[in-house]
Amino acid sequence: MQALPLHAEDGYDLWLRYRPLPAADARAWQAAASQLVAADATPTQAAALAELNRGLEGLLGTAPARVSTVRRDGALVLGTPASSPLVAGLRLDAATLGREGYLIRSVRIDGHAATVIAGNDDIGVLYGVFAFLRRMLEGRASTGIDLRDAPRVQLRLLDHWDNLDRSVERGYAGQSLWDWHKLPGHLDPRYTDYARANASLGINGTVLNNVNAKALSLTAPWLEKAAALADVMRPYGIRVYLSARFSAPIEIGGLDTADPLDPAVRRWWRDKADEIYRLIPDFGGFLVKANSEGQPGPQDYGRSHADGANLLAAAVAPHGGIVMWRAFVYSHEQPDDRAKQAYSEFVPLDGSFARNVIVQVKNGAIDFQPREPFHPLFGAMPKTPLMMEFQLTKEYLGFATHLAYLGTLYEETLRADTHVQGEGSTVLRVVDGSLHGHGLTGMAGVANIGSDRNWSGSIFDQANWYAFGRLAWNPAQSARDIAAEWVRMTFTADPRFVAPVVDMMMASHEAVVDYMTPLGLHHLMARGHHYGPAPWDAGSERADWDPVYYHRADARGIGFDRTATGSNAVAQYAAPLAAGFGDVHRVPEKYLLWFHHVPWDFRLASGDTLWNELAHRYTRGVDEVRAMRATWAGLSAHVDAERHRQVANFLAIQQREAQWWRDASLAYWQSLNRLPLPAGEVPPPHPLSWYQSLSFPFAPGH
Ligand code: BDP
Repeated sequence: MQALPLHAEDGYDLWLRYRPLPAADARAWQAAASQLVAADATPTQAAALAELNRGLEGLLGTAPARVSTVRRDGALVLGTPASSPLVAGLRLDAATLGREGYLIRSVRIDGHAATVIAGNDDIGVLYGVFAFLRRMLEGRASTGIDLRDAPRVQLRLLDHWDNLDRSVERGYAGQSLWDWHKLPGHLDPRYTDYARANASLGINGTVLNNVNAKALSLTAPWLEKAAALADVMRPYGIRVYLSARFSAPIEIGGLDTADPLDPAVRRWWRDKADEIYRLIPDFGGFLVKANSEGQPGPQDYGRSHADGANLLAAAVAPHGGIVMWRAFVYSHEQPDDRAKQAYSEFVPLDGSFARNVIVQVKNGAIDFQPREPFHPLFGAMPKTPLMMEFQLTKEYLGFATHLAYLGTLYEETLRADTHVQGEGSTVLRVVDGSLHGHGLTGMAGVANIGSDRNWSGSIFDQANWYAFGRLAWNPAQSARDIAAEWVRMTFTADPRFVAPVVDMMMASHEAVVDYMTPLGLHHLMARGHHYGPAPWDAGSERADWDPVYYHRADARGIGFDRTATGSNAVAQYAAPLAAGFGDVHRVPEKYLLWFHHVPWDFRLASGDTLWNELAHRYTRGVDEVRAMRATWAGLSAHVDAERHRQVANFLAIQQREAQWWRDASLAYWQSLNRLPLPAGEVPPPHPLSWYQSLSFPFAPGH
């Protein structure tokens, strides 16, 4: 019998849902964890102890007795060799764990069975506590434990696109979590829960404000607010970072230039950094979006991205800070294929960035589309550390309501082979630094978190936060394993629930690709808010903001020719890959229309024409959502009514919108190619003009 919760569940607890374990599991763990030896002298030790008590109390009904020596079986021993004589006495092989790694092991102490959770530093112990609780939540064995783990990536960050007025750019989960107006005086307890959730995944940094930054956030009152948040995050191993506006020296510094080579500008940034570090001694550094989509930057003064990055890097270097300089650039004046621009601008700068600069690169060369080939910058700048930027918030994937598990998207990108140093030169090895021997490594996720009770706008969107964090810790983990972990922790470890839900999650991203942008299509969403289909959109102030720029469809064919006969973007990939992508018969079908313009009657591997296959894919996507709904409907016995209902409602919305994407897209393509739908395909219920007439003036996130 599943115990019923006292109050309805709203998803607030995330995957840290410490509800009573099934009785047999509870008895076993009770025997293994009835006493606790742990220090609480530092804030991080106190956090570890509090979390463990909270978890055990929830899962087992009682917190363990705090003891100082092990006199009977069933003790948990927490600590570092320095903080705990018991841990030191075990002579654990902790050398390879680094500062953040941990080990959990079943041991004997003075003849008694015990479990040790140890690290070289308090933060390792805290991570170990979360791993221990995960083990319990997942319904695993309480004995014979021998676990060790350490992160493979150094900077594991969330980027909040949060504005100072609490709106969130591309946010679909309510307002910003940061209640700036009440800071620093009032610290919402949610900040601590945010820190706990992140620490449970090993996320160790948070960029508080939008990359489209206001200089105001670097003024004294706002720095005090940031410092208050940093104080909350610190015990959880999380450093605070800020997005910096390049023109801040003018806007808040009274200078008449922000030229990175100007001595007064350099002094201003040094002084600003000193001021920040006085308030936030462990401040992580700056994230910068410059000369991109209208943001100011070094090019305004004829200087390069490296000049700009090195300016800020010099300011934070004395304090151990870093600069994350974004490669998401494409210029107003540049007529070249937008997919090529970041590579063209950044590759020549390889080797000219300061040692504490890391270039932050989106997973694909356009912009977080439902599917993109990996960004050609990965592997192409061997002398520069590059970090991955994924988007968790589903700006291009149906906003909060569409169920799209992104673990598979992240995995697909990380495992892609750049071939820059022969086979096996995966994006993952660029990101973890092993390909080119970089120590500074990182992965950032554009957060999907807001003030909604369920944090992420939907229960299943929590899985994307979870998957991002787990992959940032170890990018080699499998998306399927991570999904299974999340399902067990968030709902139940019952395999009758876990198996179908994991299958559903694993197929979900592909379903969205199918009903939105099949076969390599991209950037077909409506302008501005990006909600819904608008493949017909044209005539905005920039050609490369329009869907027609990307699909290039007409009566004869469809797709963006990025081969040598077109923009030649393929040439930015390593030779063997470029040859494959550039060959219309060898390119993976999922990228066909990304790299090629082909006639509507082009024959695919299936033997079918492109047009017919396109129609089938759209329909397949809608069908998959219908199947997800049916699966979910059949699982109500395993989930509390409140969460079950919300997911069911959202799936219904998703099905309706998937159908809309299919119908609107097919109606538009048919208006160009005048081809009949393949046999068995249901025609769109409305004329094209109906789909074109829809408007959504208050769509969120914009
Ligand atoms: C685009 C978003 C825009 C962001 C931009 C960025 O539509 O809101 O500012 O990315 O990453 O996808 O800077």
